[in-house]
Amino acid sequence: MRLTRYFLPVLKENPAEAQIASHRLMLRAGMIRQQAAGIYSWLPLGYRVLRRIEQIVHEEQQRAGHIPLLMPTLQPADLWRESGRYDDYGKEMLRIRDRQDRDLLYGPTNEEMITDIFRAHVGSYKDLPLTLYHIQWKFRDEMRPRFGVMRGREFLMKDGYNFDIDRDAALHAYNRHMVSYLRTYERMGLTAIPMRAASGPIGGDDTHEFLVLAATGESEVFYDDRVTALKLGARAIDYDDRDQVAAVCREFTTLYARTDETHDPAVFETVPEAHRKVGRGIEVGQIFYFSTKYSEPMGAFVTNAAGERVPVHMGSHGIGVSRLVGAIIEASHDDRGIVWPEGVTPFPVGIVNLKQGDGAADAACAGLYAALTARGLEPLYDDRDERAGAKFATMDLIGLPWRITVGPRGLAAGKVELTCRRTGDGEEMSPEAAVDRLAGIYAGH
Ligand code: P5A
Repeated sequence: MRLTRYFLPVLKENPAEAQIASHRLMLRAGMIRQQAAGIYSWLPLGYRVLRRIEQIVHEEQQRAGHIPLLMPTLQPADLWRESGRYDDYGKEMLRIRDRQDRDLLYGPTNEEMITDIFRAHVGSYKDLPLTLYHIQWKFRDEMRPRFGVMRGREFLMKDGYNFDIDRDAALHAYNRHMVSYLRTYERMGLTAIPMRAASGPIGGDDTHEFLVLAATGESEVFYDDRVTALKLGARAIDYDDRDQVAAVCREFTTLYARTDETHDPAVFETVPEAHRKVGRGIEVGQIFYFSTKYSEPMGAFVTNAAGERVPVHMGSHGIGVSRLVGAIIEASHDDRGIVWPEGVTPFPVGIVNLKQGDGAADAACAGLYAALTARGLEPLYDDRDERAGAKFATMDLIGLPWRITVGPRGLAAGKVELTCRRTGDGEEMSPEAAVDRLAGIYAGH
C-alpha cells in the first residue's frame, strides 16, 4: 500500500478524552473513530489489525476441531424467555421492538440461540462431541463504557459453545478451549494468564478468565509471578488426547492466579513471599462450564447409548476480539507509539523513502515494494513528499515492527537500512538481503 493512496488520518495532538495509552494511540494512529459512547468505526489501519486477530482466532479454533458458523446480531426475545434470562439481564440488554410489535434484542451473547440451533438438528449422542463458534458483534449497554475499544458497548467477540454427552466430555471441551486460547494469545505476542474467576450472568461453577497484566487493567489480580514465565511454545498438541490436554491445563493453573472475585488470602499466604504479586489485568477471554443450565429448560436433549433422553452438557467460551486490539497496545508501546508484535501487525514492514522524486531512491523503493509483495509481505510505502523526521514519526506512531529506509547516500553503496521498531537497532544491507531477512522473520507468523 502506498501511503499517498491510503486513508491514514493520524492526529498530531493527544486527544483529550483518552485516559489510557491504547485509547490515545488508537485515536492518534487513525485506527478508530468514536461514533457514540462505546461505539466505534474501525478505520482502515485498525480494521487490518482486527482482521489479523480474527484470522488467528479462526485458525486456532479450527485447529482444536471447532466449527465456525454465523448467527445474527438481533435475536428474538422469546428464546431468552425460555432460559429465564430475558428479565435477569437487566439494563445491559438493548431491547428493540419491530414493526409487528415483536420483541427483539441485540445479542450480548448467544447461549440461547446456539441451544436452539442444536435442539432443532441434533438428537443422538452419535453426533457428539460438537463445538460451534462464531465471531460476531455484541452489544452490552455498559454503565461506563470507557478506555476506547477496551470496554465498548458494541464489541466484537469470538464465542464458542460445546455440546457433550456427559460431564467428563464437557470438561475435556473446557480444557481444549483453555489450551487453544493459550496458543491464540501467544501468537498475538501476549502473555494471558488463566485465572480462576466468577461466572456472573453466564452461569456455572467452572470458569477461568484470561488476563493480560497491565497497570491500566480493570481487574485486580493476585498471582504467583512464576506463572508469567509459562509458555506453550511450539509444542505439538493433540486436541483429542484428553490426558495431554488436561496435563497442559494443570501446568498453567496450578500456581496461584486469581481475580479479586475468587481471591483467597489464606491460600495466597502459602505462596513464597518473593513470588506473591498483586497487580491489575485486562480480561481478554473467559471460559465456562455450566452443565445443563440451558439445555434442560430449552429442551436440548439427545438419546444416549442406553437409549435414554438426556440433556446435553454445555459450556461457552469467549475471546474479546476488539478488546484485544487495545490490550496488545497496552502491553506493547513506548513513548513514540505502538510496537506491534509480528503476529498482528497491520503491515509487516514500512518503507521510508528519504528523497521522494530522486530517480534512484524511487526505483529502489519500487523494487523493494515488488519483491516484498511477491514474498507475501505487503509493505506500507511512505511515498509522501515529506521530511524524513515526519515520516519516521508516522512509522513509529503506527508501530510497524520493521522499517526499511531508502536514501540516495546508502544506495550509492548499494545499501538500505533495516530497523527494528522495538529495539531501534538498524542494520545496513542490500535490498535483497533486507527482503530475505524479513521473509525469514515472518515465516513463523
Ligand atoms: C462466553 C462466550 C461470555 O459472554 N458467552 C459466550 C460467554 N463471556 S464474557 O466473559 O462475558 O465475554 C467474553 C469476552 O468478551 C470481552 N468483553 C468485552 N470486550 C469489549 N467491551 C466489552 N464491553 C466487553 N465485555 C466482554 C472480554 O474479553 C470477555 O472476556
